[in-house]
Amino acid sequence: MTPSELLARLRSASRVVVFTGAGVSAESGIPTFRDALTGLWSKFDPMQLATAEAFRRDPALVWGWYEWRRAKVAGAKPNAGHFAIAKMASLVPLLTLITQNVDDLHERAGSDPIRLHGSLFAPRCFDCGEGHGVLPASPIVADEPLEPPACARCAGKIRPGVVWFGEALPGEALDAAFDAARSCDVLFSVGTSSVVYPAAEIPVIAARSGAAVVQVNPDRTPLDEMARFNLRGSAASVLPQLLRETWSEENR
Ligand code: BJW
Ligand code: ZN
Repeated sequence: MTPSELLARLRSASRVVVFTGAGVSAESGIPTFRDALTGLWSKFDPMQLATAEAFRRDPALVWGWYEWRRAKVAGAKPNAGHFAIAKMASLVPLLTLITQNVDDLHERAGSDPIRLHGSLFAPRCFDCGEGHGVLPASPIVADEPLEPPACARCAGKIRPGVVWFGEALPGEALDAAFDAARSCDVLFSVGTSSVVYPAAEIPVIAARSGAAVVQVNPDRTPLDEMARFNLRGSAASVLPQLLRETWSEENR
């Protein structure tokens, strides 16, 4: 049951922010960043693979991991959590979706998120930054290292178009996300461990600006203390139920 104070806040909210992490895609079969991996990848820590140093040291290992993940995403479908977020955008005056995810499941559910950590589908040259065009839509990738393609301009190695540890987030996206957080009435933090900065500041900014912060997560996170509401459960079950309870006519 959604707390009645949250139902009232949502019904009267003008600006809502939804901030998502890997947990929103978990029920689509995409492993979260901190989940144990399978096969070859179980030997590696994602925290160690998601760096420029790792790519310099072993580009085939890192490119192979990202192609394996891209294949998983290409074979997955958005789940009820992604669809509930897209639906919520039609029920409130203004909804801003901010995602840390590099998959495209929000887009495929009908949303247009602000992307903080890039995309699996926008590779570019590690050396000169040139974009690499569109990758095949349905990669068939073995569970093994894979040499990255070469840049057409400088013959450098093509890297995934994501933001690795130690790299700056795209400035415009981060500014837009911080602005939305400062001016919203309600912020949902969905399926994120709230430990990776600067993204983890977003709910904190919203709370300090007077918004009600609602966390949707089966587990505890460092945001628990600051969140006004902690809805313990999975995104694909909590969000559709929240929508039904908030906006179905018989409940009004
Ligand atoms: C469910 C669920 C279900 C499961 N339903 N929920 C301040 C303090 C300390 C450190 C720093 C700081 N500022 C910067 C740093 C350093 C660093 C950092 O934050 N380190 C921390 C680990 C300590 N940050 C950076 O390096 C950033 N860059 C930077 O600061 O640059 C400075 C600079 C400025 C100017 C010039 C140059 C440099 C960059 C951070 C980039 C993060 N990139 C990654 C990889 C992207 C590509 C890829 O995917 O491979 O982004 S790391 C990884 O973490 C990925 C994610 O987007 C991000 C967040 O993870 P997320 O989404 O929270 O996933 P999980 O797995 O952690 O959690 C899943 C959650 O879901 C769990 O809570 C589950 O319970 C839950 N869940 N099932 C709902 N069904
Ligand atoms: Zn190049």
